[in-house]
Amino acid sequence: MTRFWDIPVHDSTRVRDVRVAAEAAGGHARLGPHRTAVAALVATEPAANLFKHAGGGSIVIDVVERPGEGEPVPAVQHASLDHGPGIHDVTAATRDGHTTSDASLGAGLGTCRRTSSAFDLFGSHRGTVAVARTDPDPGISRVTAPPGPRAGGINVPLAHAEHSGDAWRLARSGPRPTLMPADGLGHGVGAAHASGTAADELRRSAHLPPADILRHMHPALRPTRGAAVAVAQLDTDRAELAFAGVGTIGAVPHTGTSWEPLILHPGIVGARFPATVPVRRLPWGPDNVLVLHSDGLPARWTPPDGPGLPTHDPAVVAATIPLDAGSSARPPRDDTAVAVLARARAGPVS
Ligand SMILES: [Mn+2]
Repeated sequence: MTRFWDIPVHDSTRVRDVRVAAEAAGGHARLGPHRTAVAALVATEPAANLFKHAGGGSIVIDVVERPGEGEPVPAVQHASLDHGPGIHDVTAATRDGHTTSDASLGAGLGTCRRTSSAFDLFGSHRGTVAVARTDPDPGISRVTAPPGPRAGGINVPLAHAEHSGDAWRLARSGPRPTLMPADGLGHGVGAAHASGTAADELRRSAHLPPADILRHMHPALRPTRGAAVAVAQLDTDRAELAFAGVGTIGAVPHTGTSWEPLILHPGIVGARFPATVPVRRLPWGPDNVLVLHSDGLPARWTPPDGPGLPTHDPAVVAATIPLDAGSSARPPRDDTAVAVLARARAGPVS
């Protein structure tokens, strides 16, 4: 069962907690001692920035799968979230040796970019999101990340819990990537077991069309509490997205000029499976973006927006959504997972 660390960072004492969490996550991901040390470094640098420059924020650490063909490779993902003033010149800030009012800011983020497997950040007037992933192979994932659409996500457990009742997963079958969020009923370990079972079953069924994937999951989830599950499958040859879902999951594609929510069928995979599962098909161009989210996100959330945001790492795009939607006046009511299917990146993969 995937372990999570959601660590509020408002003073220097929590940076040590972030390092300890990153080292533990490195153990879960079997990174080995060297890459675990890298994971700890790329987690602590943004953590230090949170209290030095942003007035505090949080670091969310979990183990995700490196995108690519073949057997999934685990990677430690750190997301740094803050509502601070933002880093105005990101390119300069991540260049090694860049100096700001505090010289350690630029040098630190440059180190993160160079040593991690993937590093990206986005700052706006609403705050800053930085995401780093560290996998076991130094330098490998930058060249093996497949071309075409990319997916990523963030999963924030309710009330800093060690487990999330939500899960998201990307599975590939030939030219068809399938992105799935699942929200186990309730929260805590029982919910995590239900959504984690759905994620495991996705790998066994990613060759099937979306409604059949959900039907395949239903018996596997019977021994669990059950989950709301949505499946979005992209056929890159036909430039078409096929979508099906059962239960309460948010699914909002941006096609053309607007964000238009998709309707899911009521029910619970593993408990009350509907007699029919409608499948929605959408033409899918390289500039389209799909946001999938659990109901931990407030009903009225702001679609990702900002100069160039859709071209960023999909995990960064995903993390901006709970950051923008969240405030102390509106604390989340449940675990919050957001997964994003985004356009292909022009230029080198980072
Ligand atoms: Mn839930």
